[in-house]
Amino acid sequence: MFFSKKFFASVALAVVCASTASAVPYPSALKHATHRVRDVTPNLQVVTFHPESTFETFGEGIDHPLAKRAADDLKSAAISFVQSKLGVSADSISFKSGFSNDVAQHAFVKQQINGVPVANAVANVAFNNADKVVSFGSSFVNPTGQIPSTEPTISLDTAISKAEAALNGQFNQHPPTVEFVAQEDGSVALAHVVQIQNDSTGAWFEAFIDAHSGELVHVTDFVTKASYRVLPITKEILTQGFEVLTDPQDTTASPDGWHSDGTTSTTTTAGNNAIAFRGAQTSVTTESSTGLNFIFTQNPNAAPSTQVNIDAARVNAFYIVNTIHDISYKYGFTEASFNFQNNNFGKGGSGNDRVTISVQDTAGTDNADFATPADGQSGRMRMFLWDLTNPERDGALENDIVSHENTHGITNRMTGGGTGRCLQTTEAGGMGEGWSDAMAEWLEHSDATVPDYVLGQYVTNDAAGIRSHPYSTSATINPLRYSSLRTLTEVHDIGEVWANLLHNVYAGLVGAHGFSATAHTDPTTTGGNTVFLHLFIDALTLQPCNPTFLTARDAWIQADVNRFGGANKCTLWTAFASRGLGVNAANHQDDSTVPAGC
Ligand SMILES: *[C@@H]1O[C@H](CO)[C@@H](O)[C@H](O)[C@H]1NC(C)=O
Ligand SMILES: [Ca+2]
Ligand SMILES: [Zn+2]
Repeated sequence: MFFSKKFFASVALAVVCASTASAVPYPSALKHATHRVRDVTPNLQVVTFHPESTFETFGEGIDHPLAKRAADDLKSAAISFVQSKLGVSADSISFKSGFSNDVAQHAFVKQQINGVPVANAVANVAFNNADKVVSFGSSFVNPTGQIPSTEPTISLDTAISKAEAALNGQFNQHPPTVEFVAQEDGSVALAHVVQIQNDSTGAWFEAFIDAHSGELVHVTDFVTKASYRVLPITKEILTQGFEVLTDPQDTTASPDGWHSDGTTSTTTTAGNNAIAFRGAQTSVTTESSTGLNFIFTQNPNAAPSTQVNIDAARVNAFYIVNTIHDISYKYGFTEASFNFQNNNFGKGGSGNDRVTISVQDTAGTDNADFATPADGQSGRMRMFLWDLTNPERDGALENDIVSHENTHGITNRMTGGGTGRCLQTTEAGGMGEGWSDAMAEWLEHSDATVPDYVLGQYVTNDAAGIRSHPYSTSATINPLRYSSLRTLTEVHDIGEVWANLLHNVYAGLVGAHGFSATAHTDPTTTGGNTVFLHLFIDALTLQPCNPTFLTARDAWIQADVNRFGGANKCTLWTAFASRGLGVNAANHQDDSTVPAGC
C-alpha cells in the first residue's frame, strides 16, 4: 500500500520510517492477514495492503441462483452466485479464469468498477459435481470516497520511469495494464501496472503507479526468497546416493517426454516443462551418449565449477523439476490450472511458461529463489552455491532445496486462479514457505514411518539443517503452534508453523490409511500419503486469495468433503487441533477443540 521514496534519503531515515510504518493502528496480529512489509532496497521499504479475504465452506454444497436452469455454464453460474451472495450488480464482476478437475469446478472473478478491474479485490467459487456451491472466498471491497476517473492523466511512459526509479530496476516489456487497486483507507486508486525486473538483484515486481498522481501505490513481489537460516558447521557430511533412473517421465503428464514440446526435440536439459542451464539459456547439458542418456557422476571433492559437477547439477535440477511437474500434474496441477509448460497441447491455460532453472547462479550464495509471475510467463528458479564448506556445495544437488523452490510455483499459481498475486500477505507468504517444506518432505517418504524431518542438511553440512526445529509429531521436539504467530513475523518462521501442522496432518492420514508406495505415479492409490497430496493440491484452489491459517485449514476440510465425502474429517481436525488450530482458534489464539463426534 505505501512506500515513500522521498522519505528515505538515507538508511538512518529508513529506520525511523520503518518504525512509523509499524505503528499504524492495526493490532499486530491482524496485519499478518492483510499486510506485508518488504525492504525493497536498503533505502526503500514497501508496505502492501491486501483487503481481508472472507471464506465460507458449505460441506455437501448449497444451491446457486442458476442451478434450476438447464444450460448454465461455469462463468454465468459463478457471476450470478457472487452477485446474489454479495448483493452487487453483474457489471461489477468480471470473470477471470476457471477450470474443472475430477471433483470440482473452480471459477475466479475480479471486482470491477466502471469497467476497470480491481487488482486486489477478487473472489473464487467452487462447485462440486452435483452443481452445488461448496466454497466461496472473497476480498471484494466497498470503496469509500470518490472513484477516480478511469482515464489516466499520467502517461504510461512516465509511470514506467517512476516505477523503474522507485523499485531500482527496468521495465521488462511485459504488456502493461490499467487497473484499480484498493487502498487501506478505503479508497481505490487507478494504476498503471508494469513489471519491473533487475537482473543483478533478481528482483521481479509488478508496480502499481497511480495513474493520476504518479505515486507508487502497490506492488506484487513475484519472488519468494529462501533466506535460509544458516547454522554453524558442526556435524557429519551427508553422502548423497546418486542413481541412474531410466525413463522416469510420466507420459500422461508429459505426453512427449521431457525433451520435446511436440514440435521441437532436444538432446539437452531443455524441454517442454523446464530448461536447466548455467549462465545463459544456451548453456545447457547435452546427453552424455545418444538415446537421452545424461550420466554425469558428481565429484564431491572438486569445485562445483568443474565441468562434470556443472552437468550433474543441471541434470539433477532438470530431473527434479520435471518429476514434480509430472507428480503434481496427476494430482491436479495441469495446463488448465495454470501449470508451467511451453506447449499446452490444447488442454487450456496459457503456455510458453516452462520453468527456467539457473544453476550455480552468481547472483547470490547460501540461498535459492523462485519467481512466479502469472500463467503464461515462465517461472524462474535460481539455485545458488553454498559457501559453508570447501569445496562449496550446490543447492541443485540437494533435492529438498529444489523441491522447496519448485513448490512455490505450484502454490502461487493454484491459489487465486493463476495470477501470482494471492500469497502476498505475511501470513499467506508464510504458509507458502510451509507448503514448500511440506512438499519436499512428502517427496522423500518411502514407507509408513513418519520420522522427524530436517531440510537442507547437505548444503549446510549440518544434520540440524536450516530450520529452527525438525518437523515432528513430538511437541517436545517441535513446540511450534498456531499461537506462535503472535510473536513470529518473518515468512520462513511462520512457514515452519504451517509445515509442522502439515507434518502432523500427514502422520494422522498415514496412521489411518497406511502408505502407498506408488503414490508418485498413481493418484488412485488409497494410502494416507496419497490422500494427503490430493488434499494439499485441492485445497490450494479452494482457499481464498491471501489465505490465513484458518481459511487454509477450512479449505483442507472442504477438499476432503469434495473428494472423499468427508471421510477424513476427524483425522484432519484432530491433527490441526493438536497444534492449536481447533474449531475455535482465532486471531492467533490456540484452541484444541474438535467438532462434536470426533
Ligand atoms: C539493479 O540493482 C543494482 C544494485 O542495487 C543497481 O546498481 C542497478 O542500477 C539496478 N539496475 C537497474 C536497471 O536499475
Ligand atoms: Ca501455464
Ligand atoms: Zn521458500
